Amino acid sequence: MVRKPVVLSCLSFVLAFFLAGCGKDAPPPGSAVAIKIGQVSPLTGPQAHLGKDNDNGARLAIEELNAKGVTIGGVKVKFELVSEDDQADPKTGTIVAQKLADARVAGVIGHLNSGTTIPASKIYNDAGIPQISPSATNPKYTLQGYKGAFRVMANDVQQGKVLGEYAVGKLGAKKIAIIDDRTAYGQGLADEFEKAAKAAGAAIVGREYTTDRATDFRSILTNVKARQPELLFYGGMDAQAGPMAAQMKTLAVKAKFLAGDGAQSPEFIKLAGAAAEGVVASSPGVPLDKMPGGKGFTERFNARYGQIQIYAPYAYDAVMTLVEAMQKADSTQPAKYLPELARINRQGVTGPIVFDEKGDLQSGPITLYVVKGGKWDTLETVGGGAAPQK
Ligand code: ABU
Repeated sequence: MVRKPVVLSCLSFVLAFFLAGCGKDAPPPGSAVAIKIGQVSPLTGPQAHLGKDNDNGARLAIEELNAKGVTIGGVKVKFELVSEDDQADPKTGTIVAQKLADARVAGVIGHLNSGTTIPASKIYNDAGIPQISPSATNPKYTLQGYKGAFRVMANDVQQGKVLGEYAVGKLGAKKIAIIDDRTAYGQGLADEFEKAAKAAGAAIVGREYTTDRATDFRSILTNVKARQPELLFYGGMDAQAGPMAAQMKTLAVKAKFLAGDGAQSPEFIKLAGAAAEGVVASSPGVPLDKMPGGKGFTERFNARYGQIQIYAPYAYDAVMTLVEAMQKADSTQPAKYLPELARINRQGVTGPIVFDEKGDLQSGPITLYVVKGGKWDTLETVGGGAAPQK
């Protein structure tokens, strides 16, 4: 009777591999062992609303797990979310990644942006820490050969193809102009879009560049207008896409406006105002109301944190997936639960989560939306559909 708690404390030590030992640093017998999970996104700057959305999605999962109570390796655990702000900046991304590696988090949810996720992934890989990005869609992230790098949404090879084919096949655009923000995401998606649009028979009549900090696009939009495109594709985030759509209207640029997931947010509609009407954007995954757990997630998230922006359900699923792998391995040690993570097969809130050999989702649908009556309305979902194997 007396010895059991001591044994449990020693097990706690093994589980929480960061603990110093079974001496005075060990938790009191019967108490939960703290397991840190990192979360990284831009919590300040123009994308703070999206970063907070990811943070809240991950936080909701942690709160629900702790409320239910999780036991791993015979020891009660309490998950702690360690959130870091990378400001959507690649250099800051590597600094906070090193901070999380030094803190020996058991896993990382993030980062939000491809431009931060890709350089940070080397740090997590070197430290042996598994990482699941809920939102980074640049294909390079999972092409580096890192065993611990995963994402829970389709990538931009898939998204760019769907967008390019939609622009030509469904929107009937033959003359297309492209602007991107020169980030890993914006430029990468624009490149994939350009490839697919050309393959579908369109001519690219202009390609312009901006940054993910810009707010005034009148000069490049004037260049675009002179080329008389039927459609303008933007590779970048809502903080730029919103004002860009508004300025297109002011400058009487008649082209249809099309963008990717970074612009498919309520924030875009707020920023674009009346110019949002008719804008089309894609997003990986199925619409919230079609997600297996979408209704319940939306109710719980709205009650706790308010409106969902884009990626909160994916951040939630990323945490749940990481923890399910720990439970299957009966260990929070990365080396022990990583094999379970690689072969995970579960139904998430967003849909089936089964990874391929690179760490990408086996099933990666893309949905197209249009702004109608001040809201995003579903047009159609393309691809995906692979069911869990179990
Ligand atoms: N997927 C768009 C936003 C995040 C990123 O890939 O940079």
